[in-house]
Amino acid sequence: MHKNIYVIGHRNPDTDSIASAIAYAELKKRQGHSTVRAAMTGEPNPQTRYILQRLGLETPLFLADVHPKVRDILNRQPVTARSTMPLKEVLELFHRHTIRVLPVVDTDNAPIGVVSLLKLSEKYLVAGTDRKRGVDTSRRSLKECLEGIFLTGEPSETVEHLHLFIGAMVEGSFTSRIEGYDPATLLVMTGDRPSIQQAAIDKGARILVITGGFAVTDELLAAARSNGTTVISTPHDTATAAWLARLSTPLDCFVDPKFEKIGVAESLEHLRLKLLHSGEPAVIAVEEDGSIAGIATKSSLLTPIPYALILVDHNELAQAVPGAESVEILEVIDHHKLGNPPTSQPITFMAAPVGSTCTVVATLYRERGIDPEQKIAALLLAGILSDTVILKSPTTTGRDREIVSWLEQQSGLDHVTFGREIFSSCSGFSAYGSPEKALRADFKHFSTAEMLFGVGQVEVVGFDEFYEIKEELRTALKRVKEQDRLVLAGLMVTDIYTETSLFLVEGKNELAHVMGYTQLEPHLYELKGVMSRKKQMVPHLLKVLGSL
Ligand SMILES: [Mn+2]
Repeated sequence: MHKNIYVIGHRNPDTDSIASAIAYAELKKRQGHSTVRAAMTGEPNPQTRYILQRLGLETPLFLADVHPKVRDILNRQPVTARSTMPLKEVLELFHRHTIRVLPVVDTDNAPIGVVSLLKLSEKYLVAGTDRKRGVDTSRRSLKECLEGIFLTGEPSETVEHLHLFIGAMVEGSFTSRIEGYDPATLLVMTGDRPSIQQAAIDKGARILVITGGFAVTDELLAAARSNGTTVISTPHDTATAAWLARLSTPLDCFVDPKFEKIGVAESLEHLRLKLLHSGEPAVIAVEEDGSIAGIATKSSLLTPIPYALILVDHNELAQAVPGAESVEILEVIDHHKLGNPPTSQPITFMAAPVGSTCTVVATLYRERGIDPEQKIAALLLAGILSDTVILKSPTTTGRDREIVSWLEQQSGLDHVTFGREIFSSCSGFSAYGSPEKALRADFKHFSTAEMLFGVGQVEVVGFDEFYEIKEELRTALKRVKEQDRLVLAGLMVTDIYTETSLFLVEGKNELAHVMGYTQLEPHLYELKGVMSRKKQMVPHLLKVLGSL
């Protein structure tokens, strides 16, 4: 069996996570691993969606969780029986399929009970006194097991409790033997002994079985008809016929209607608990529609899970797809600190202190002498540019730069232009619908002892768009300042490429005297090297507002 292998990034996936999953799955496929597939455990963010769409790449398979399910370990072709099936056939099923528990299903294939070989044997082998003679069967089942024909009487499905007598003695002894039994419960078997045949019919026996294929006179048959005795002829000898009669009992008489069942979509853990605590040897798995899907025993729990994982862009289980702890992890490709659990087998583990997982994956392509397809090269480039903010982040390493220039050749893209396109796809103002929405999207309140102020932040690539709508943004700021009763409302417009922010502000006009940054025009400042609202902008504002 070939396992499905999912290459999957962390929860709340970012571009690096999804890009490295797709690119690494692709590399594995090119190396002949046909069952490897990229997956994700969360929706792609707008930036990732833009990149996939632009490159014409499919979104990876969405996996909400990978907890092993009942269906993962099930043999989907269970052996089943119908309740009308005679024991003879049931025993053949047990034998032929070497099973110990047999589910019994109705005409819709829905389980109605189980039969266990152990309980069945106990019923037969540990027989009480009544059971020695007692045979529960229907006329149809009896006739079929005997491979016989009806000489008189009709087949019927009704199960009757009969007493079996073999007519292998002189007529007098036979008559006294059956004395005291209700004739309507008598099942008599005899061969070519007309006197016994006669005695059974005279007595009004329920069923007379003529063994060895011997004939019965027309007179006796006429008498049987008028006495209500069913006469069946079988080719088997008496000993065999007696044995077959016992095995003609319909399964119905042995079905245990009490059984444990579980849905195929339920967790394997749930199945394990049922098997451990129910005391039942097997649990029946059912499909959504209630029909039988399979049968699970304790040994089913040893069935290997038909899938495994390759983790990219993370190694800690807390960040992994839910259920990852129950699934085999084959490889880890990452650039984060280690927090991975111990493994039971040696695994491929590649982690490097570089700017992105895509750098590691691209390195693997290069080392193996495999040129990525143009769009995969572009995707890897996108992953690196996203994680390193176009190589501006302090996490960027020489190896990232080197791989970026290799990927530029492979993809035919310029990393600066492509990076700007990626960042402007989901940054800037246009994505928000209106200047006020852009301002409100990430607007936070801050307070000092005496005053409340607010600062929003929008990330852009280049300030052109900002200047086009600057006056509308100012109007929006005035409105927000009033609505929120702020002494000051500002908007940080951060160019992630030049690492510069523009600060557009309403309120506290005297700020101009203390701001300490270049004032480009009334209400607008340029803050070179300021990118962080939390670490740079707000502490500065608190300081200067306090000095006023
Ligand atoms: Mn990453």
